[in-house]
Amino acid sequence: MPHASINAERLLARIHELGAIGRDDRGQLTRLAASDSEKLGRDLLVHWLKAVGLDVAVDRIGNIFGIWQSEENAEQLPLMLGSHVDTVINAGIYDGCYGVLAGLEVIETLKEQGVTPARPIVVAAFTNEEGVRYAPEMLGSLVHVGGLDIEAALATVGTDGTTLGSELTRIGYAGTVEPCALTPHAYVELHIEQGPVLEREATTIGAVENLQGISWQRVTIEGVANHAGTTPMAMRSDAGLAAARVGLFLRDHIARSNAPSVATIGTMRFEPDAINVIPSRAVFTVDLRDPDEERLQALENALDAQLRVIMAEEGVTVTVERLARFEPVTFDRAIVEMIEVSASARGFKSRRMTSGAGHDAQMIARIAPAAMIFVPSRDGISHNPREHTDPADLVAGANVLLDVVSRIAGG
Ligand code: HGY
Ligand code: MN
Ligand code: MN
Ligand code: MN
Repeated sequence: MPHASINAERLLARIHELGAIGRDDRGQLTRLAASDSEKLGRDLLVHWLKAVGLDVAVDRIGNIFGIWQSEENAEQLPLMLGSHVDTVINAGIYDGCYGVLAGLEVIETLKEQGVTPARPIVVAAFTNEEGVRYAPEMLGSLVHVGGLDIEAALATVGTDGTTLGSELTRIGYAGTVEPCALTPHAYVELHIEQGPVLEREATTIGAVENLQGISWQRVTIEGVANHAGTTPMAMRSDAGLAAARVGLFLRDHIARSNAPSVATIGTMRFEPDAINVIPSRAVFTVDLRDPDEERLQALENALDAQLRVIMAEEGVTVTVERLARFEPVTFDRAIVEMIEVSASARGFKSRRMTSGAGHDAQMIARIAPAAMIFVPSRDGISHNPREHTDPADLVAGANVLLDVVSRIAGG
C-alpha cells in the first residue's frame, strides 16, 4: 500500500518564499523576534494558515496557533505541531520555519485527503525561540507552559533596549488569548539537526530522545581604562584581557574533562572600545551546554571559580547575570518509537539521538508527551546562511511527521 505523501512542491516553495522575507540590503536573512522583518514573516504565515482554512489564535506573548478542529473532535485535547519563524542574525532558511511549514503541510494534506482526525491538530509558531534579541530563548513556549510569568515576559528588555511587549504591540502581535490556553495531548516538532551526526552516518531521520541542558549567563568585567602605550603590563587592570582568559579557560577545561560539554562566547563588547585605551569594561555572554545535569552544574561551578581567580590575578571586578537555565529533557518514548516505525516503513535509515540545540519541544515536554524528528544538515552547518538540507530529506521528514500525526490524531 503506497504511503500517503505530503505535497513536496508546495512545502519546498513555502520554505523558500518565507526564507526570502527579512533580508537586509546585503541579502542577509535576519528576522529577530518582534522585529519589522519578523512581522512580515508572521503575516505570511498567518495568510497561509487562513488560506488552509485554520482558525488563527495569537496569545499575549505573540505565539501564533493555526487550529484545525471539527465539531466531532472539539472536546479532545489537540495534537500540537510547531516550531518558530524568528531567526538568528544572518540565518539560514530552515531553522524553525521548516517545522512550522511542515506542520501546516501535514494538516493541508490530511484535509485534502478528507480525513477528520480524532482530535484537533494545531500548528504553532512560538515567539522568540532564538533568544538573540530577548533572553531567555524559547521564551514564547516557556510562557506557554507556565515557566515564565506573562507580565515578566512582556517586560523583558532586549539587547536594543526595547521591551518585548511594546514591540509585539508595535508589530500587531500582542494577542488577546491568555497563555497556556492550549494544553496539547502531545507535541511533535520537526527540525533540521543543525549538527553533523545524521549526514556523517548517511542517515535520513533522527528520532530525538533527549535534549541537552542549557546555561546562559552575561558576564561584566570592570577594569581601569588607561593608556595603551604608557601603562606597564604589570600595572594594568585590563577588562579585555580578563575576558579573553575566560574563553581560553572554558575551552581548555572542557578539553581536559573529556566531556561532550560545549561553551560559546557569542557576544562581546568593550568600553570605551578604542584602539589605544586599555578596556575599562568587557560585557560578554557565556552559553554552556551538556546532556548531563550534574556535569553542566560542575561546568558552571568551574567557571564561577575561575572568574574569582581572574578577579584576583587581573585586579578587576566581575559580576554575573543569569539569562537562562534549562535542565536536560527526555522526550516521550512512545512517540520516538512511532518516528522509528514510520522511518522504517518508508525505508529511511533512522537513529536515536540527543539534540544539541534548544527547541520549543523542550518546553512543551513539561506539559505533554513530546518528541522531535531531525533531518540532516549539510556539513552540520546551522545559524549560518550556508544552512542546507537536501529537498529529498526535507520531504522525508515531513512524510514521517505525516505518519506520526496520523498515528496520534487518528481519523
Ligand atoms: O540556542 C539554541 O539552541 C536554539 O537555536 N535557540
Ligand atoms: Mn530552531
Ligand atoms: Mn536556532
Ligand atoms: Mn527550536
